[in-house]
Amino acid sequence: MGNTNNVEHPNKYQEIVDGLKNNQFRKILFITGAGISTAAGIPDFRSKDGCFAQVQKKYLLSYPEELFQISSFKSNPYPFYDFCKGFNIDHCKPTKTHLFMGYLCKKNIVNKIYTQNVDGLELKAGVPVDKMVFAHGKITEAGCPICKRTYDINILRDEYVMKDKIMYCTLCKTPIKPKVIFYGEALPISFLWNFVFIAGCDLAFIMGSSLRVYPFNQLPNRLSSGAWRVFVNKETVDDIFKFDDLYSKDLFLQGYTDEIIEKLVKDVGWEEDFNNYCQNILQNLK
Ligand code: CNA
Repeated sequence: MGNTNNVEHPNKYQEIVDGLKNNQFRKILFITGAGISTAAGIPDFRSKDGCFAQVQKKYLLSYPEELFQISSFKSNPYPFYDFCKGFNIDHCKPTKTHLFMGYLCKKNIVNKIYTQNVDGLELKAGVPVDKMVFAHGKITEAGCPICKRTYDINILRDEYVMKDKIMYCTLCKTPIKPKVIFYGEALPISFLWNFVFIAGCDLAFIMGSSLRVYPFNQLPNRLSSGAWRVFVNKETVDDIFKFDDLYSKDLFLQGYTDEIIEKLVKDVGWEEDFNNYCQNILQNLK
């Protein structure tokens, strides 16, 4: 996306730009997936170079999702523990897209951020925790998938995962894992509670997701008919979700989320202020 002329629907794009410029949007919703964190060095699942391309062969799985299936994990936790060894995200920094979310929170115009991501980069970008719905859990906490007892994530990583040992729950003897939601596990109750914040939103950014995971992929349908839905992604997801270009308030911006966000910020006239925000946040992370 070089300039507005390259946007497929320049009039719609301009409406979003003008709406942000004129403070017309006061209740913004974000619905995000792994694609917003790839620029931070965290691979997604389904891109060509994503996790799924590697894990199936490496762990001799019938299908890649098997690695994250709760029944498979309980009967054999070794493949997932081995996968975790290479998934250290402590050093990862928030991307421009995460920082944009933090910036809009500071402007007090964000209703909620629903994410499938487990990396917590939103919090590093200055998003207040009460704005977040971590629909698929967080990698920064550990617990028993059965009795829900909490364990120390550092002990799980340093004393067990890194030493090829399995950590078992002291109460129910189930293997312990980071508190990320596996296929076959229930989503956190906050997923449902926060529906109330979706219906009233006037603008939603749906970013970096293949929208293949149910029920998360149903969230865009919960918006009221008067709300804008701006889908930002590297590729179309037409086979699974139809963003209706003919519907006046759907807009698909194809490309890298960071590039599109940077252009949007510039077009709205927030560039300098946004850059200062980013600088402050990133400085404090050092
Ligand atoms: P996915 O199915 O891997 O889809 C990612 C989508 O993002 C694809 O359509 C890509 O084309 C697109 N994409 C990748 N990079 C970019 C980019 N820079 N700009 C724009 N688009 C991009 O991932 P979903 O989130 O849709 O699937 C849900 C899974 C992935 C959830 O259960 C997550 O827990 C899980 N996941 C999370 C992380 C993380 O926390 N960072 C990493 C890997 C997987």
